[in-house]
Amino acid sequence: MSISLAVLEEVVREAGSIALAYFKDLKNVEVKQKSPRDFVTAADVAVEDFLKETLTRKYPEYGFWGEEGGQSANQTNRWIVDPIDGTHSFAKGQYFWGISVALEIDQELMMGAVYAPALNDYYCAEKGKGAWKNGQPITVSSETSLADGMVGTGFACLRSYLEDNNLARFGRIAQNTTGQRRFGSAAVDLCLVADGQLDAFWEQELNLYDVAAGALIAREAGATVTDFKGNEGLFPKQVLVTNGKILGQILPLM
Ligand code: 2AM
Ligand code: CA
Repeated sequence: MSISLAVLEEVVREAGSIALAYFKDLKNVEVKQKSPRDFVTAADVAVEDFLKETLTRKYPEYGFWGEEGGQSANQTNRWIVDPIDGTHSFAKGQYFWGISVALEIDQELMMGAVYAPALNDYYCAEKGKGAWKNGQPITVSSETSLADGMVGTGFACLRSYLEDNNLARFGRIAQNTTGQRRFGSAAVDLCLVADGQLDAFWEQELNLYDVAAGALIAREAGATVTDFKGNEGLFPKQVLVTNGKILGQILPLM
């Protein structure tokens, strides 16, 4: 089957329906701890199983890599999947979580989809073609002043064995912006930058499956994707995504 954003959307929306069915019946969903502060539910596993089975059947030429362990042999051209990004929010009945699916070919992100079913928002992008939210083209914000801006971050790094836990950086940046938010799903957060709802977002110690789709969506909407020194590229251990206009102002505070 030839690949297109439309086919991808059909598959990812069906995965979203599976996740939503669990979300509406949370009291019967068991939450397990993989490690301290790292959760998995039956929904994560069911969504990943569905995506792995469906995507590898439709597109046998691409491999698969999912957070919950679904890894196939071909890892050169592959789907990179986080079945539920923001599992803790999901398990608490909050709305900021999403299904994240990216297609990587020869180490380049070609397509990405992030679906936040509880928010009813579907984001997608194709390399060189643009980014969309619910079918409408999106672009980053036009904010030129960090002082007037709205930034987001996350604390996947707030673990006892990590020295840099983001608290000092958050303190510095928070004092130099008007708005700060912490929504709990890096995949969705990157889409909020793409959509101009946030002017910047940063987080540390993430994994590629948390940020691959969102980074392509942000880039295609005009965002800069760098590390904390401003080097261009996607570095999951240090992700800084901005509207481009405030990059120079935020970098010295990183
Ligand atoms: P997850 O829900 O898929 O685990 C929130 O700060 C972000 O951090 C989310 O994208 C979340 O993804 C991720 N996250 C949570 N625990 C993590 C861990 N132990 N290692 C890496 N990323 C984590
Ligand atoms: Ca996850």
